[in-house]
Amino acid sequence: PPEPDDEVGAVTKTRTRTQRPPLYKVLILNDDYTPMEFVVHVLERFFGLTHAQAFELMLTVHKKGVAVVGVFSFEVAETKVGQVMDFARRHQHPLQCTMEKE
Ligand code: TYC
Repeated sequence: PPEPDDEVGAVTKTRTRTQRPPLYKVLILNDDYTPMEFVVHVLERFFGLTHAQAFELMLTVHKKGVAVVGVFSFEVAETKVGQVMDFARRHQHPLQCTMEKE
């Protein structure tokens, strides 16, 4: 588009970088009370992990305190956190799931 200083008829190109949506890590936190099998079930049910993947990730959280379960758009991350928190509360387990910008 012509800018104030452009000569009449001058052509200006504006390079615009493609905007990618920000991504959010979904994290699962260890606690002393949630049964291991429940965490494995949550990881299979809401994150599409196989039983073996879910078991391995659960053990990582159990040993290290926290792990990234997946990386998603804001809306998908928010939905997954809500689903996990609801499911844990309904079963009266203190399991915590949070999200943070990558
Ligand atoms: N630490 C729990 C136990 O010993 C198991 C557990 C694993 C809980 C992962 C939460 O995100 C978690 N029963």
